Amino acid sequence: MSKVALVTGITGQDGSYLAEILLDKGYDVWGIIRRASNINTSRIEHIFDKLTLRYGDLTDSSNLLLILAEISTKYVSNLDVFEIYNLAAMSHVKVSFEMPEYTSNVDGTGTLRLLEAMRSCSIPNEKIKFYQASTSELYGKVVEVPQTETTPFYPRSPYGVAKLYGYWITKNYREAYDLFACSGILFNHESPRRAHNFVTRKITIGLGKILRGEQDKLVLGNLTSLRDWGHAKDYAMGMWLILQQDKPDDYVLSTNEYHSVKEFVEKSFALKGFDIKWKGEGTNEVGYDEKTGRELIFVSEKYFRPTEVDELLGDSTKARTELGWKPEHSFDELVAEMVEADC
Ligand code: NAP
Ligand code: G4F
Repeated sequence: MSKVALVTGITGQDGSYLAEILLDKGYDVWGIIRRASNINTSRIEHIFDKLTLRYGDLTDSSNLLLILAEISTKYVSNLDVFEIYNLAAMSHVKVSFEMPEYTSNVDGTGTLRLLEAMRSCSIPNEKIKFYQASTSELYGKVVEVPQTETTPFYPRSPYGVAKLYGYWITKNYREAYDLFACSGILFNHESPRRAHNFVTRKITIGLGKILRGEQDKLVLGNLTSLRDWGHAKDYAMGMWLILQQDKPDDYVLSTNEYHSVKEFVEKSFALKGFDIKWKGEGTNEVGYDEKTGRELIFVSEKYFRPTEVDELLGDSTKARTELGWKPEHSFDELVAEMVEADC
């Protein structure tokens, strides 16, 4: 009997770690990739031959229906379990302000399209499980600290609002059609595979370029934001655990500690011998190396968001208790791994 998984967003940071975990556990792993003018499979190059990949897009129902029909036919009499992990998204908060309609189409309605395709395929309900990549951005302008599964949502971006739809439609389909459909409400998670335009990776890549003399400064946006940053590998394991429970439910995954953007800068630069101190305020704030006086970090409004999420801090007690999940990487280890990879 086959264990089969379909991962949307398999070419992304989380998709690549999740695919590794699923292959290790003996799943037949299928993935949906987007057609691009250039190769976009670099994160899964090392496992490429072990995956079954199909072109598709969450904005196109027809390909989702076809892929699910193909999987249903192939495993018709030989299926133990079929797990669908919906990780595909326009995942950048700042970009979502520039592409709000597209973001809602992919991150919101896209989730509905996949749920509908799953509902209409011939695999019986009791063999299918669905994971939705929900996010701590749902908490946005937080109404309580720390945030748990019962904290009310207050999204602050088109991305957050689209993901709110994804969260609720997943819950609604669970209740309406008795589907094993779950959300992981994941706080920020990073790695050397993080896309270059998220703040952690931008910092470690910037540091590498400064060390190699390829750039003389790093320009960032809001330095005071606080994030609960974990390691993507730990969070991918949490996604799998969420689908291994007896009953479908929603879980927060978080480290339960938060750090500022400034702190991420200080820690990563310290690993390469800099002692970053700060002077000035607002857009005039500058980070400089106390040993040499060299000014290295600058602020530009260009990277501000129209509405910011100032602080996110999770409480993942439920996942730790019910799933036996906990993060294996500390904040310091995460920073060190990213600095090592980029420098
Ligand atoms: P990521 O690196 O940006 O990967 C996103 C993936 O979605 C990529 O494979 C991308 O394909 C694919 N994609 C984008 N638009 C698509 C579309 N229209 N149709 C099909 N695929 C599409 O994101 P990630 O960090 O791995 O995050 C995975 C999921 O978790 C996302 O849903 C994200 O919103 C959510 N999430 C992430 C975090 C975090 O801190 N990382 C926290 C909470 C929730 P291409 O490679 O072709 O671009
Ligand atoms: O790294 P970020 O872009 O991540 P953000 O906005 O927290 O979103 C990430 O985590 C969410 C989970 O909470 C996911 F749902 C989402 O898909 C994504 O993975 O920004 C983190 C903070 C923000 O406050 C931002 O304003 O860093 C601040 N920041 C400061 N300078 C910057 C920069 N962010 C970016 N991207 N680039 C900067 O130069």
